[in-house]
Amino acid sequence: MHKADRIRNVALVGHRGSGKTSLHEALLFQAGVTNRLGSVVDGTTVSDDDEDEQARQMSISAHLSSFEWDGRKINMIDTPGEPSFVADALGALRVCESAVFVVNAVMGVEVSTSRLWARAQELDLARMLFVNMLDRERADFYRTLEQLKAAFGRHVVATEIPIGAEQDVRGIVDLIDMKAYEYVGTARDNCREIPIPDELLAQATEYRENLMDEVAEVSDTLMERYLEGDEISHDEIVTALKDGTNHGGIFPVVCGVATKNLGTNRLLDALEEDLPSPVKHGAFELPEITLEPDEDKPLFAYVFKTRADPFAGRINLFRVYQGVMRPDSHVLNTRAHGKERIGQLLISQGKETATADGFGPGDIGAVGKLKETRAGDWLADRDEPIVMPAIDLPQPVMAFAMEASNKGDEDKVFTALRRLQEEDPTIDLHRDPQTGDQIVAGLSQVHVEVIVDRLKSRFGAEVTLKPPRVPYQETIRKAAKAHGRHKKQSGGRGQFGDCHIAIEPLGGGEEFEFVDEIKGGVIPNSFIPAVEKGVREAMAHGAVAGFPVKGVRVRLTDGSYHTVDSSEMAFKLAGSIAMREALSHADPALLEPVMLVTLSVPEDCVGDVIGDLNSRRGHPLGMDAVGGMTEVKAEVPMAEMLTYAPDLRSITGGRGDYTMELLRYDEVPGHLAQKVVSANEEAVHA
Ligand SMILES: Nc1nc2c(ncn2[C@@H]2O[C@H](COP(=O)(O)OP(=O)(O)OP(=O)(O)O)[C@@H](O)[C@H]2O)c(=O)[nH]1
Ligand SMILES: [Mg+2]
Repeated sequence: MHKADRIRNVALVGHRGSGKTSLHEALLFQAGVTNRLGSVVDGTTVSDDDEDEQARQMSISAHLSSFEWDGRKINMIDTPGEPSFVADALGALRVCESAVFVVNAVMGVEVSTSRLWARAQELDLARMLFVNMLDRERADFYRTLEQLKAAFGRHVVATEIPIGAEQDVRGIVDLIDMKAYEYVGTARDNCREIPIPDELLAQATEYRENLMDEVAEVSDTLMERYLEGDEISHDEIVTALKDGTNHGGIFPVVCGVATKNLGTNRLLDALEEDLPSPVKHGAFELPEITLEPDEDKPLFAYVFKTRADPFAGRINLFRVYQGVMRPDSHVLNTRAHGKERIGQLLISQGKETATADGFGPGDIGAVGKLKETRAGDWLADRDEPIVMPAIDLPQPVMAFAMEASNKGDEDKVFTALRRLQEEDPTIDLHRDPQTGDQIVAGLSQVHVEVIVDRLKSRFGAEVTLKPPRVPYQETIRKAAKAHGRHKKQSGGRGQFGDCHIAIEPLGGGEEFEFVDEIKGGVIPNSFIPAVEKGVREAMAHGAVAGFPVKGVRVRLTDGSYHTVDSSEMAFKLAGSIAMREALSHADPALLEPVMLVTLSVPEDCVGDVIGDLNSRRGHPLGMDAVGGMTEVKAEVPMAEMLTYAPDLRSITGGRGDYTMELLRYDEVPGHLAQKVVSANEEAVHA
C-alpha cells in the first residue's frame, strides 16, 4: 500500500485527438510498465483497448493505469476528448487532485480545452499543460503558449522550451535547471544532456525570467531573495512550483512529442515534483462530512466509473478519500444501504491486471463482482448519508428508435442497454409514449452509433436504428374550462366521478401545476389525487399531434361525488375527460426543441457555415477566435440539425467540429406545424 503523500492522481484531459492516449502510452513505456511503445494508428495502445475505440481511433471510456515512478505511485486516467463522452472526463476530474491538459501545438487552445479547464477550475484542481505534437507541420510552441496565456491567464508559465521545430524538433531546454536535453529515437534511454544551443541561450534566459517571476510570487521570502539576486536552488523552485500549482496559482507548461517519446521522462518528473499529493491538496470537504487522507479513520471510497464487461461482469473504479479499502472485507453501499463483499482488489498495470493488498487514503483502484454498486455510490464502513455534489452533465438530445434486428432478441437488447447505461449516465432509455418504440437518446449521433456498436461487440445484440425523431411538445396559448364526468350504472355498484377544471398557460418554463380549489368537500380529499392523475395522463397526448403537453396550470374548481359509486378510478377517468376537453379549447400549439450549437470552424469557412445555419432557421449568436479556429455559437431548431455532421464535414472539408445542447422549446411556425402533424401521424400508424 502507498502512503497518501506518495500518490499522484492525474487526469489526462484535452480536446479530441490532442494526443492524450499517445502520451499515456509513452508515459507507461517510459516508466517501465510496458516494453513497447504502442500506437493509436496501429491500435496497439494500452488504453483505447476496446475494438470500437481502435476502429474509430478515439477514446470512448476513461482508462485508469497505475505505476511507480521514483518511489511515487501515479494513478493516471486517460480520458476521451470527444464531447459525446465527456461524462468520463468529468468523472476523472472529480477524483483527481491534478489534471494534465494535453494541447495540440498546431491547433492551440480548442473548444474542449476551454470547457474542461472551466470544470477543473470549479473543482480547484492543480493544472499542468503539455504542449504536444511539436513535430507536426505548422506546430508552434510559442504561439500556443501565448494562446494559453490569453485563455487561462498570466499564471500559465513555461518550465521548458523546445529545441528545434516541426520535423526538426529534437530536444528540450529545462528552464528550472537551465539544462538542455536531446532525444534520439524512441527507446527508454533516448535522452541525453547537451549544452544549451547558442541560438537558444537568449530565449531560454528570457523565459527563465518569466518562470522565476511566477515562482517568486508564491513566497515572500523567495521573492526577496530573488530580487536581491540570490541563487535559488532546484529544490526551492520545485517546492514553490508545487505550492503554486496546488490551488491554481501557477500552471506550468511542458512540451514534447508523445508519439516519439520525446519529453515524457521529464513529464514524469514534473508530475512528481510540481503536482500535489492527496495530503498536500488537503481534506475533502462535503456538506455532510470532511474526509481526511488518514488511514486510521473510517473508510469512505467514491465509485466514479462502472464498466460493464460481459465476461468479468461489472468492474467499479473507486477513489479512497479516507480509511483503507481492504480485500476480503465487507463495506456498506450508502445509497442502497446494503452490504457489499469486497473480494479481490484490482490494479491495472499496462495491459495486465494485478491484485492489490489494499488501497489507502488518496489512492484509486478497481474492484469486481459487487452486487449493486455503480458509479456515483459511496462505499463506507458505516451507513452515512453522504452525497457527492452532482456533476453537471449535458442532456441527451439525439433520440433514435431502436429495434432488435432479430425477433426474440428484445430482452437481450434491453438488458444490454441497461448495462451500458450504468457505464454512461448520459444515455437515456425510454419508450416513445406514442409509438411504443424503445428510444435510445445520447449526446450526438456518434454517441448513439457507439452504443449500437457496443451492443453488438460486447453483448452480441444486433439492433437497427430508425431515423431520429424530434421530441416535440405541446402547450396551450389561452385559458379554458371543461367539465368531465364518468358515470356508469350497469347493475350492482356503479361508477361515478365528476369534476370541473380550469386551465391556463403557465409561464417561466414551468411544466405543470395542479391547484386544488375544492371547497366544502364537494370532492372528498381522498379522490383529489386521482383527478390529478387523470389530468396528467391526458397531458401525455396533446390535442395537436399527441405530443406531451407542458406549461399548463390546472385548477380543480368544482365537482360532485356519490357516497357508494365514487371511486379513485372513476375520478381519474373524469379528470382525463375534463383535461382532454379543456386542452382542445385552449388554443394548443406545437413546440420544438431549440439547440445551442457551438461550432469550431476554420476562419475561411465562417461565411458558408453561417449561411447554411441561416437556411436551417438558425440565429447566429456570436463569434470568437479560439486557438487557430473561429468558434461560432448559434441557436438552431433541432429538427434542422438531425443530420448535420456530414453537411458540416463537406462545408469545412472535414476541418469543422460542433457540439449541441438543449436550450429551450419554441413554438413551431404555423406553416411547418402542419407538416409535423402529418408526418407524425404517418410515423404513429406505420
Ligand atoms: N505527429 C504527432 N502525432 C501525434 C502525436 N501525439 C498523437 N499523435 C497522433 O494524433 C492522433 C490522435 O492521438 P490520440 O493519442 O489518439 O489523441 P487523444 O487525445 O487520445 O484522442 P481522443 O481520445 O479521441 O480525445 C493519433 O493518430 C496519434 O498517432 C505527436 O506528438 N506527434
Ligand atoms: Mg484518447
